[in-house]
Amino acid sequence: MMRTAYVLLLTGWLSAAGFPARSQRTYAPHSVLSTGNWYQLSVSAPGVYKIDIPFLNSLGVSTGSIPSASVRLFGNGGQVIPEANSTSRPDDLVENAIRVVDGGDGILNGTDYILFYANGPDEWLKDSVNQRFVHRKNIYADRSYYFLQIGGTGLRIPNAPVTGGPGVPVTSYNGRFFHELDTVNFLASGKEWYGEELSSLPGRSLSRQFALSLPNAVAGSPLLIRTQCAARSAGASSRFDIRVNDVPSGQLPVNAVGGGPYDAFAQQNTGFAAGTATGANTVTYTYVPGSFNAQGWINWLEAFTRCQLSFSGQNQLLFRDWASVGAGTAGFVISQASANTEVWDITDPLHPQQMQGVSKTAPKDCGSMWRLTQAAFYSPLPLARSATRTCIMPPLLIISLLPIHPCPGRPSGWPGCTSSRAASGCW
Ligand SMILES: [Ca+2]
Ligand SMILES: [Ca+2]
Repeated sequence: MMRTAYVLLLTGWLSAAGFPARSQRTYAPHSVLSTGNWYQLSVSAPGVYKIDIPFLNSLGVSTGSIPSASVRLFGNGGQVIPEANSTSRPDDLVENAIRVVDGGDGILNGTDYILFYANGPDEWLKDSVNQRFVHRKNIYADRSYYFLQIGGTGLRIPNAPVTGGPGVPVTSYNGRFFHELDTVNFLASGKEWYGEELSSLPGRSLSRQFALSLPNAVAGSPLLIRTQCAARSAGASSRFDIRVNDVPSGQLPVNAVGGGPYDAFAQQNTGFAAGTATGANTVTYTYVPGSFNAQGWINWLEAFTRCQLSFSGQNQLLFRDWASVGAGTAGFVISQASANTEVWDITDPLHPQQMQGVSKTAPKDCGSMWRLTQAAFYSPLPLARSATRTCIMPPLLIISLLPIHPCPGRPSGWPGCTSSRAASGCW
């Protein structure tokens, strides 16, 4: 009796202290993978991908007479899932809206094909405050995975609602590019890896130039570099001199490290460099050491400038535009259009919509669209056919500095033991 009273009192105290009441999560009763045959494929970059009959054959799909409506694609995009377990997320694979081009006979055969949009493993996050974008590299995977099923009735890409007249013409957009190479991990610890080393050590160079993939950049428009670098320079600070298109555009100082056994191995800093765009754009880093044997590393760089809404030299074009955000309708005028081009609104990348014309109402947010032609689709990588699964567990890699023992000193059946995992059927 006393114990019951104590629990009630504690519950009341937690409530009074302002802890939010949490509702019980609900989960799907079973995975969509629990029935039917599944075929796995993967992609490594954003774009519109094409699945044709030879591709289906390579996956092991029997392509005798597949009803077009029965083709279904599932996948959650493949980006890094939130670290906070309080952030909502799907507890199962989500069905994606796809396009099936079957010639109008309802059967997938001959030269028919399937199209779908994939974001790839990395992503750009919208920074509404600064009207910029922030890249997020997937540090766990370099491919996104999708699952194909034949059966039932699949989700298809709908036409977007017509939003009125052409509105304000928009002929350029926010071009963006990022580079991040994960090759160096200081002290074999933590999840942050760094890229190119700049130093005067043997085999190294103090300078490095990167080509910026900003197709059809508007010459003369501002070109902003946002970058993060690290350096290990004992006793004196060091810096990175940054040149955009070979013109001095900024400096990034990095504090010195101390000589004590508990001092940081390296310091890092994040900053900007501002230059001017030309037809082909580069950024050059030159490391200026503060001490003998100092080392600098580039973690990542982002580049932003205005780019022409032009199909010139490109098979697919992703565009988002802050300048057209606001009340009213923006009409995106894309040069070098053809009768076969389509524009998909991929604001929800799992459920694209096909735009009617090239106008879009942009009252509050930043629109995302992908323009494509039927001759310019990417090809996914076929992986394998799999039978039904009752749980979802992709291949995992465990990195350990110590030997891994199945169950050192623990009785059989102890939670986490290899024998228990094998018995669960999910490993
Ligand atoms: Ca057909
Ligand atoms: Ca990194």
